[in-house]
Amino acid sequence: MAVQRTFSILKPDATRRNLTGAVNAVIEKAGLRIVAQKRIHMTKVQAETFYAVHSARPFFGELVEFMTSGPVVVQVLEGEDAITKYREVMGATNPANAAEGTIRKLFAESVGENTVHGSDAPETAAVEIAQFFAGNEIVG
Ligand code: RTP
Ligand code: MG
Repeated sequence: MAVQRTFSILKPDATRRNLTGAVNAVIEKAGLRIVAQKRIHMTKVQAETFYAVHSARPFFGELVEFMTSGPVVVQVLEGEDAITKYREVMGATNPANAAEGTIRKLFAESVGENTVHGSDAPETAAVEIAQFFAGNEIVG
């Protein structure tokens, strides 16, 4: 399996509870390398663009509200099979269904406020990384 990059967000519930270091420790322990990282406060337009695929879903308004409710940390993670590996490390969307040791099992409080985002495919990873990082901000 080739070395891949995936896009990650430590969501506002993680920054609010001062958990970014704790989450990063799980990421690094899993063998993923943080090759870009910055703390930002997403605008409404940024959040709506990022989650456009969910725009028709009943939770869309709540999701945009949450993602703009405080700072987030956007990241690029690199490693073998990084996209699938990070989805495994994150755990299920609903923390009630997340496996032991996963980030969402360890830290998430609800299906809405679930601590992390990770890209779900190579195509979405490329688009998401490009939305938040210039090429020279990623240092592998
Ligand atoms: P993400 O995109 O954030 O990595 O999460 P995911 O793939 O595991 O889940 P997805 O289905 O893409 O949903 C995106 C985010 O929307 C919020 N959500 N709320 N209230 C609800 O029923 C509900 N369902 C989803 C979550 O924040 C989820 O991560
Ligand atoms: Mg998703």
